[in-house]
Amino acid sequence: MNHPTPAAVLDGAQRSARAVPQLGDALGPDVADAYAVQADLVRRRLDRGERLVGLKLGLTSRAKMLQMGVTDVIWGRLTDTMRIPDGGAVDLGTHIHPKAEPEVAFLVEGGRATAVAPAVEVIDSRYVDFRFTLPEVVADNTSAAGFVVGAWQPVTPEVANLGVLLEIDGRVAQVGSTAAILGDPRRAVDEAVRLAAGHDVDLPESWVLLAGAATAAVPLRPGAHVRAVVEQLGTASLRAVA
Ligand code: OOG
Ligand code: MG
Repeated sequence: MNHPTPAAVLDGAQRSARAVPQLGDALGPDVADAYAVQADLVRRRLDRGERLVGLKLGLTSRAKMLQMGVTDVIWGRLTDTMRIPDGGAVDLGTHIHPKAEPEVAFLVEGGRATAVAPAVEVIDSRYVDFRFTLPEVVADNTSAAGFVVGAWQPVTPEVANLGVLLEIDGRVAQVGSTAAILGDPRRAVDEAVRLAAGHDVDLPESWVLLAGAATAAVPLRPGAHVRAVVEQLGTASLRAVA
């Protein structure tokens, strides 16, 4: 019998909300190979009728890079079914061990950012215990699972350094700054536009970029109300339902 491909294994894990062991030798150490698996994984979703709506960057903070022992950002693909309306629900039953992190999102049109918004990203590693190597997380579409975007507004220079809070049930759980995202989250736009072009990613005219987490991620518990507050930009929120 043929072994399922790494993309099939990860796709099955996401659809069944059951974690799988790390892929190890089935994947190999090469990050370029891992991006090919990611492309195959997302292709399966598109073949089922999902639409590509944007990209996300990960490991954009020095702290996360040091933690992973890497010097480059990672990126993943966002589809329409990952989008959660502002204030909407995340069904914990369709996830494995989701976490939430505060981010900023950019609307990218014609290769530049035309608007910015506060955002919450839901990440959900398909690997047991949220443990993975760099190629493994790349293959797993960088743990992408869901995202909420708040109200769009003009991009101003102040975006470089705004205070960020992650609140759970009205209590501050994480504190950070947009400056944690590549020193200035606007750099994420240039980076993502370059990556999309270099990898022939077929994005729509107008697409969303999640620039990267401004703080550590927090596990989603049943009933939790999660809100990202970005100074001057406002809020984006979601509820975790069991
Ligand atoms: C990988 C995804 C990281 C970010 O904003 O840094 C990410 C993970 O930590 O599971 O989305
Ligand atoms: Mg993220």
